[in-house]
Amino acid sequence: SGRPWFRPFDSSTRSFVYGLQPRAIQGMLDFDFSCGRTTPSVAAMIYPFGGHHIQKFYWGTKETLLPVYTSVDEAFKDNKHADVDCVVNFASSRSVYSSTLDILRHPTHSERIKSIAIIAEGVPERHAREILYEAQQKGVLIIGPATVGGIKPGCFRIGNSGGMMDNIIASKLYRPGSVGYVSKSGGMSNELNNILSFTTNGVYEGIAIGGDRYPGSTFVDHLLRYEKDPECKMMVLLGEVGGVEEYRVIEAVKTGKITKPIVAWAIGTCAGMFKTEVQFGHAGSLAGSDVETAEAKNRAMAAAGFIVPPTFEDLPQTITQLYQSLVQKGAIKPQAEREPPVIPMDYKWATELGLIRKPAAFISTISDERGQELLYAGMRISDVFKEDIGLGGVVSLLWFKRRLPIYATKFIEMVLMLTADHGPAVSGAMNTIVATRAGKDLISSLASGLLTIGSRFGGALDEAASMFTSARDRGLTPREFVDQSRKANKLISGIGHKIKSVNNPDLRVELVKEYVRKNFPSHSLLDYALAVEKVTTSKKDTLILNVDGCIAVCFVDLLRDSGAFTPEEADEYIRIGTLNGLFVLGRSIGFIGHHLDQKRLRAPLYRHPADDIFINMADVSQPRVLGRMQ
Ligand code: Q5B
Repeated sequence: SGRPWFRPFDSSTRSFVYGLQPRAIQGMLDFDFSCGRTTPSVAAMIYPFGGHHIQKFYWGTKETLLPVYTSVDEAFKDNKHADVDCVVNFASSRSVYSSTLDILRHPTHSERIKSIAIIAEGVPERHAREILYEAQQKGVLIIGPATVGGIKPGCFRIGNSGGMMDNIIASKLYRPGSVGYVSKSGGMSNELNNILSFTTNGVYEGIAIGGDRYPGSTFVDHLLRYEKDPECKMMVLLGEVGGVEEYRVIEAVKTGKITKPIVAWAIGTCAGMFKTEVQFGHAGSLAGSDVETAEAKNRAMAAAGFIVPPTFEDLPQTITQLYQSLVQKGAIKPQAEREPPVIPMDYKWATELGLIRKPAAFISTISDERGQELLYAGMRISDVFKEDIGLGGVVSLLWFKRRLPIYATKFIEMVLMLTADHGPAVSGAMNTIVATRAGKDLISSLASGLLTIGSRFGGALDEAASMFTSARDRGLTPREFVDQSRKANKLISGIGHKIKSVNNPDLRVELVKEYVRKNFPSHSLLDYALAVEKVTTSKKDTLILNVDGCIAVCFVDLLRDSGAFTPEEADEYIRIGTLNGLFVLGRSIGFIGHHLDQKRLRAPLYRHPADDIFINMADVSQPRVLGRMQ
């Protein structure tokens, strides 16, 4: 990579991210953008599931694509990401061991990976130690496990280190400062980012080594790097109760390996206030002996020449004093502050904060699933059942956005039941059956049946409603209506049936008439339609008011006279074609039944007998030629 050993990350660091972590990666890319990087710090993702694919991320206000490889091998293959020397491993505690070893042991490309940050809680200590051993053999820096990672301001952010982007901007992490720090905890790193942003010219690099007993790299590893790095002018060590890592730093100071000034504090001094031994949040934060207490560490670090504040609360002041003295000595030359970068805010977040508005592309007014409970026209789904509004009630909510009186919802249910099926011979059922027998699935077969519903079959309700309503509203007598229709060469929708007649009445129609007469406040359009039927059946006994027509006129009576709709609403529901929906909904039940029936019967492919088709090509015995033959 050409970077000196003590500086594993700089503004050209490129990484692979192991695991599917789109939010963390977006955070890394937003950080890069805020730093003014020209290339994203993430080159690709490695994720064994879901196949090789591409994912889209924001790069500032634009978008960029990152490949997702299914294995370490695939990511390394053909050296296509030759600039990658770092891996951020988000694999779970179960797979982090094998995935890290896959990288460390890769037969051809392992030597170019210089650092691996492992962001996984609960990695077995034996695995952590084995990874560490192997990494040491190969000279690879391991950060973690059980860490958020770390941050190199102006250069590189490991995963979610540094928190939300507003935090990163507030802590000025988009540009480098002069202070290198190490801590165990990611949360305390954020606190240090904040403290250093107002007490000094900011963070040069900050690493959270993680709270495990066997971290892949320790305080002293990073402080030795900072010691060697001329850009790092002072150091902060935030240790804690438990373990002996602070003593290794003391040793490095005593032996002259570390000479830069260190402000240090070991957290957990309150442990002494407890009567029993205290295990803090981290696996390693338990004092196994007196020297491992925070008090003892603070005393030892002060004795070794570290600058140790009297309390944690005094830490900012102590850091300020050291920083100011380095500025006075000319060791640190504060740079003019640049304008904080403007990071485009995610649309979702900005909306949540109420900062932006945009016209919606769609409007929906019937249902809402966004809250805790699904709402149908404002009614909670639990109330739909509590109040037992039935299927008719649900239709009234979703189609008409209101509760209808019980006689009306029962009528809707009656219509759905009556129209559910009318045998296998009707066009829709036939189509469903033929499609099913051609091997089609339920939805295709159902759709095939539904597509036959139209002005002749089952879909005459809307036109019947408008024709009868308009005729009656225009004051036409039934005979005038029939005569006008005939003159206009127009069949009356809702009149006529293939097999039902005056002498073979459609009992469904009888049931509807009986219910409506008994329960509806008015049935004036039904009466008008029956008067029309008298005229048409006097010509031909199959010209009865059919099931479509009867349901349609009764529904108009409901719309107009139930009191649940304004006259304008009633007319609008007729005009926008609501009523065919009743037949479509009801008959879907039957079509699905026919599909299942044919499946159960293992019905084979249907081929219509040729002798049942009159084929006559007499008028096309000589093919017609379009245009000139050459
Ligand atoms: N004529 C239904 O025809 C049918 C006339 C008419 C004035 C009329 C026909 C029609 C309007 C559409 C309609 C819904 C195609 C029907 C349904 C659901 C179903 C189905 C099931 C189920 C029947 C013979 C003579 C001719 C015509 C005259 C016919 N209809 N005059 N107004 N409406 N109706 N569709 O029997 O002088 O001899 O030339 O289109 O409401 O689909 O069960 O099957 O649940 O699945 O073949 O119930 O009526 O009669 O066409 O041979 O006509 O009557 O002008 O007069 P047909 P055609 P002329 S319910």
